[in-house]
Parts: sequence; structure tokens; C-alpha cells
Amino acid sequence: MCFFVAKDLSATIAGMQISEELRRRFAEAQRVLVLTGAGISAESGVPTFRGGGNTAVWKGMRFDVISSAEMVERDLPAVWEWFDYRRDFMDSILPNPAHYEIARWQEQFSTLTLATQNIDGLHQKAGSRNVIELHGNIWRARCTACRSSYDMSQGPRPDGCLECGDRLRPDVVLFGEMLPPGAFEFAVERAAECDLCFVIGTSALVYPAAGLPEIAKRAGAYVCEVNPELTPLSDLCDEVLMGKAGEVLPLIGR
Ligand code: BV8
Ligand code: ZN
Repeated sequence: MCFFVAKDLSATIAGMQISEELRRRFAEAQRVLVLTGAGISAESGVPTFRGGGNTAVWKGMRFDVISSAEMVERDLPAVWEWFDYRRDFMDSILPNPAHYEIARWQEQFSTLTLATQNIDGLHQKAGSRNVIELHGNIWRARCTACRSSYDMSQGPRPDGCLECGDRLRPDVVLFGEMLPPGAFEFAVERAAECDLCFVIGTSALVYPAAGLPEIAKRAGAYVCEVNPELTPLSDLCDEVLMGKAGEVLPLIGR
């Protein structure tokens, strides 16, 4: 594994060395898997959950407490308050160069699979298609009973389900809940057959998403991490580019 540490970004980003190995594999790759986390949206102004050592807290509750299946049972209005606050915040947020670079990459490879843990929809806003939303999307609500889905990007959600009248909840995956049917399985398939895997802006602490690069590595893929900090995955990676995604990604394909 080789490190390219960007000590003072402005100076060395220009000099950040993308290894010849990564350049060659990027030029020759057929099947690429990209896994992203909150860090890729940081330069767009979206707060991360853990970067910098502390954990996001809402009204005194750790985020993985308020964002849990148990909280939906106990206090759904509180869960809505948390996600309504974040959705309102997201309204004015735009993608950054990292999102646009990945959207550009999808034209370059025969297969580019983009799996994100982010619920912010910024990859799609940047033009990425067929994004695997492992943890759902903050712009959708769904019925707690019949799973009817409601798009909130065009306007407020109805008070209750228009099909069965039951309560609506955020269409995101909460802690203790299974990922969307088929989404993770499809990502596992692509991880097991990719020849190049990028892990961008994730602390790699939440499973099963953090298991995808491990599957890619076991399948022989070249795994490259982009993150200003080391993570539990860094040791497994063939290359670690220690910098901000919005500054590093545009360097890779050039
Ligand atoms: C489940 C939606 C089956 C809601 C989210 C195995 C071991 C241990 C625990 C478990 C396990 N398997 C399951 C669990 C339990 C749990 C889990 O993983 N717990 C963790 C905390 C240990 N997993 C689950 O519950 C999952 N479901 O397993 O179902 C099941 C069912 C029943 C019973 C048992 C099992 C569901 C998990 C999904 C939860 N929902 N999000 C919401 O958004 O509120 S998770 C949420 O948190 C995000 O989606 C993301 O996944 C995670 C945050 O991580 P990151 O995105 O990586 O963000 P973070 O802030 O941590 O890090 C940012 C990184 O970016 C940092 O490294 C930073 O350095 C870097 N960075 C900063 N700036 C930049 C940058 N990088 C690049 N450029 C920059 N500019
Ligand atoms: Zn319903």
C-alpha cells in the first residue's frame, strides 16, 4: 500500500502524485466500483457524521440513536423533525467537483457501479445515473404499512398514506434495518467482479456497506481510498490518496 499524504493541500495537491500504477489501471479498467460516504459531500457544505473525531448529535441524541428503527417505533414525529431539518438544509446544497468527476467517469468505463451511503441525492444532481442508494434518500417518504413511496422534492408529503391511510416515514435505512431489497446484493455482485474500486469519503464504520471494498479486494481488484484521514480500510487499500475528494478526484483521470 502506498500513501500520498497532502500536507499543505494548496501546494501539494498540484503535486499530489497519482501513482503510475493507478493511472495505468484507470486507463485500462473495464469494471469500476465506487463507494462513497458523507465525506464526498463535505465540500458541498453537508456536515459529516464522524469526521474530525466527534459524532453528530441531534437534540442530545447520537445520530445513530435518532436514526434508528427503534426511534421510529418510539417517536416518529422526532424522527421526522431530524430528517425535515436535514432536508431543508439540503435544499440549497449543490454537488461539488467530486460528484461531477464521478458522473464524468460513467462515460469512461464499460461498467461503473456507484454505491453511496449518502441520502442527499447529490450524485444524481451531478448527473450520475443508476446510483445504488444503499441507505435510501432524504427526498422520499414511504408508508410504514404498504411501502407506497412519496417524492418530497416536488412538495410536502401528505399527512398519511393515500393508499392505506397509515403513517409515513422517511424512506431511508435506519440503524437495525435491512438495506433496500436487492440494492446491497447487486452491489456485492459488482464488487466481486470489478477490477478497480474507489472508496471515497467514508469512515468505513457502518456495515454492511463498509464490507464492499473488502469483497472487491478479495476478488483481486485494485482498491484506492480517497480521504484526508486514515480509516479502518486504509490497510487493505493498494493506494491511499490523503486529500479532499473535490481536489483529488479531478487529478486521477487527467
Ligand atoms: C443492518 C441513513 C441488518 C440514515 C445510515 C457488523 C458489525 C458491527 C455493527 C453492525 C454490523 N452489521 C450491522 C451492524 C449494525 C449497524 C452498524 O454498522 N453499526 C455501526 C455504527 C457499528 N448497521 C446497521 O444497522 C445496518 N443495517 O445491518 O441490517 C440487520 C438488521 C437487523 C438487525 C441486525 C442487522 C444499517 C446501517 C445504515 C444506517 N443508516 N444513514 C441517516 O443518514 O441518518 S448510516 C450513515 O452513517 C451514513 O449513511 C453512513 O453509512 C454512516 C456515516 O458514515 P460516513 O458516510 O462514512 O460518514 P462519516 O462522517 O462517518 O465519515 C466521513 C469520512 O469522510 C471521514 O473519514 C472523513 O475523514 C472523510 N472526509 C471528510 N471530508 C472529506 C472526506 N473525504 C473526502 N473528501 C473530503 N472533503
Ligand atoms: Zn400505505
